[in-house]
Amino acid sequence: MERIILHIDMDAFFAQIEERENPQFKGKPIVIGADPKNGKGRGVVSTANYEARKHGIHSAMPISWAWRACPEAIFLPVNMALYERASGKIMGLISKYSSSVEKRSVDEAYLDLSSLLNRKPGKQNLEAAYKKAEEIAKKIKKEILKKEKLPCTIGIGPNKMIAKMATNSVKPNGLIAISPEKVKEFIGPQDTRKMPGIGPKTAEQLKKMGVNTISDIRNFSEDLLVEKFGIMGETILKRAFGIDEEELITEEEIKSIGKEHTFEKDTRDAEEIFTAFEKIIKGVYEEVKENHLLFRCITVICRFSGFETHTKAKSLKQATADYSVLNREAKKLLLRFLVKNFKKVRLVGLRLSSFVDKQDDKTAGRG
Ligand code: TTP
Ligand code: MG
Repeated sequence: MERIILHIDMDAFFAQIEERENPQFKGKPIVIGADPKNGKGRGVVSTANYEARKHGIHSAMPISWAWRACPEAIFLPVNMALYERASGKIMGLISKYSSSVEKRSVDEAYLDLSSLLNRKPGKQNLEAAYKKAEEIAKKIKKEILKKEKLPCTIGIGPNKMIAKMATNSVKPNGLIAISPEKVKEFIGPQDTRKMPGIGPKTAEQLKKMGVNTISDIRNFSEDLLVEKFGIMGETILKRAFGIDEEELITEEEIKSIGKEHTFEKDTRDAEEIFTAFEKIIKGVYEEVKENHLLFRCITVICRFSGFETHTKAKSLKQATADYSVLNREAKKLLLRFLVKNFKKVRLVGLRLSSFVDKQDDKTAGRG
């Protein structure tokens, strides 16, 4: 099945955010990472902007080396909370462009745009779909620049590998689409190290076999590559021809979080009922916190003797992550059951829904 995959990766992500927050640094080399302590610092570079990269500075390099390469650079510590906030906003923004999104890392994602291919096969249809994909990419770049003031690079291709290699080929601030008929000539002349999945060790082994470029790999049989590299040999050969069937790994959206408790014996003991219920409230709240969610809808479930089950729900005016609001409103709902119905209780439960991701919510003042 033909697919169209868009890969997006923010340019010098941590450094660009710092530049945005501190306009006085604009145009200067910026290095994010450990404290260089005048060249005596330990730890590594997280990233450097493209100005600093001109001095040979890059991610994972010892910070002391970076300091020696460019002592006049601006060295800043990692402010992860700030970068995660920007990441959340960007992911929220790009998610509008496809129903299938893989968040690959803090600054990288894949979008499945295969729906642009309508069912008619053929060259013309494919060309039109790639044109549309490029238009979407332009829109995404423009929107991120306008709303987040950050540059990014986008690559489009028939699978994840090609899309990612496309991005890497036009960094920074680039955009490129590699349609299926261009795939082989696009990857062929590139160094084997540029293929996702080939690390320095594999590249070294390949070199010893006389393989320098991706097209060189195509001269070998699958049997020989499997003998040398195990199961990875098969993948390497497929990839050398531009074939990659890896699916996007998407996150299920959480629609509701709930817990319930069944009493060993049906009960009317208020203390027993509320003790169990409080435990449920705490458990549900923990999950909400772990997933960084704000909830709007609180539903309480009560089952009386004889399996008669009732639910009551309350929709809050504003999404919140406030424990005291949850505790108060949930107990109020449960109490309403108990004052109306005098049967014994078999089960109590609580469910939260109508979630908003904390990072997307601009109205959320607290939590
Ligand atoms: P990358 O996307 O690999 O790098 P980048 O965005 O800084 O630069 P570009 O994509 O333009 O080449 O990683 C994203 C962020 O992850 C990066 O800004 C900092 C962090 N990071 C580390 O902390 N350590 C690392 O070794 C790498 C590679 C990245
Ligand atoms: Mg990046």
